[in-house]
Amino acid sequence: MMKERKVSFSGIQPSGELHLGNYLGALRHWPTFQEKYDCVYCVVDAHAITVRQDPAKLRRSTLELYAQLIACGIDPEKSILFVQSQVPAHAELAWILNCYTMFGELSRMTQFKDKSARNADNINAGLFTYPSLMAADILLYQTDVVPVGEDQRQHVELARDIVKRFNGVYGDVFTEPEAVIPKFGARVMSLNNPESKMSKSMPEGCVFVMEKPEDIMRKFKRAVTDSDTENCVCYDRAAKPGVATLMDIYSACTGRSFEAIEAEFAGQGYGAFKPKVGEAVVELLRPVREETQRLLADKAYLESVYRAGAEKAAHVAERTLRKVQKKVGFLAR
Ligand code: ATP
Ligand code: LTN
Repeated sequence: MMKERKVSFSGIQPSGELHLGNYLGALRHWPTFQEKYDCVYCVVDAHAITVRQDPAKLRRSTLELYAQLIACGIDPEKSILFVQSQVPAHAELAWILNCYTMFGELSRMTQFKDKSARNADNINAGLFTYPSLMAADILLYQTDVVPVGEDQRQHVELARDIVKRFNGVYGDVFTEPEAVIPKFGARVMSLNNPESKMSKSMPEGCVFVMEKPEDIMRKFKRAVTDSDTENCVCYDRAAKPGVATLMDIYSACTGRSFEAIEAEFAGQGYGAFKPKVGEAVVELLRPVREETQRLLADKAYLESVYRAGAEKAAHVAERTLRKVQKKVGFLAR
């Protein structure tokens, strides 16, 4: 069947709170895809349990993230917006794809190596086969493009390799997906450690979307700049990584170029610059936070939307799954 528009798929884990890195690197771009593509967005709770989760917290985070996606501008009427565990086809296809994914390939995944180092007491099989579930997410919808941050490029590449392998044996079953990485905001760095990416595991250097404005301002006022006495707001990632991090964020929030920012703060120093970046972030996140709170107060609405989303997703996903099951030799139901 010919598709009228290309399909875009992306997913995000409900593991902890959404932060500015997630927002600038991923979520902020997602609504714009709706104009050009048939979009599918998924809260990947099944991926989240590859590391230990508190069940009550996971349920709350899943609902909150679902609301945040709507608050960011994903329209559940225009796009398919659903929760991964509510569409069993994902787990079913993931099993089949596991049998077409090599041990060596999974062993080379950077995220697996990082996460097993960080969770040395729980290097479970799910953590290892995480990329085949992610490939299932993508391939079930015959996805053309996958908007993700730089850190997910390797997983999308693996999904492409699985497609080539599978299609090589069975003919044209899956569409080959392509990662789309944003030019700006792809790697937001930590405020108190500008050499590493902003991450919820380092909360002091991390700004959360639902955080109170005064807490956000405090984090920016404490942000690391550098120790030179020149006190100059100018972009030099190697020599002044802290200042570069703040300039990246300010530029992403305001759309201003580095030259324009340098001109704006010429002669003013870090003392004036840091709170300005804080204010820009507060104003950028304010509508998302307020709309999320409004949506979370209406549980009945959210429930009806995620149920409808799962139904729409299952309809598309099952078509691909049946085809795959037939190809590999399972009996028809
Ligand atoms: P952690 O905070 O523990 O590092 P995470 O925030 O990376 O985890 P994910 O669910 O892996 O959690 O990320 C969701 C999306 O946000 C991904 O597309 C990822 O590329 C993007 N992302 C995460 N951190 C950043 C960052 N610092 N800068 C830009 N994009 C980011
Ligand atoms: N692994 C991704 C989340 C994710 C995803 C996907 C992204 C799961 N399935 C499918 C794009 C497409 C992450 O950790 N950010």
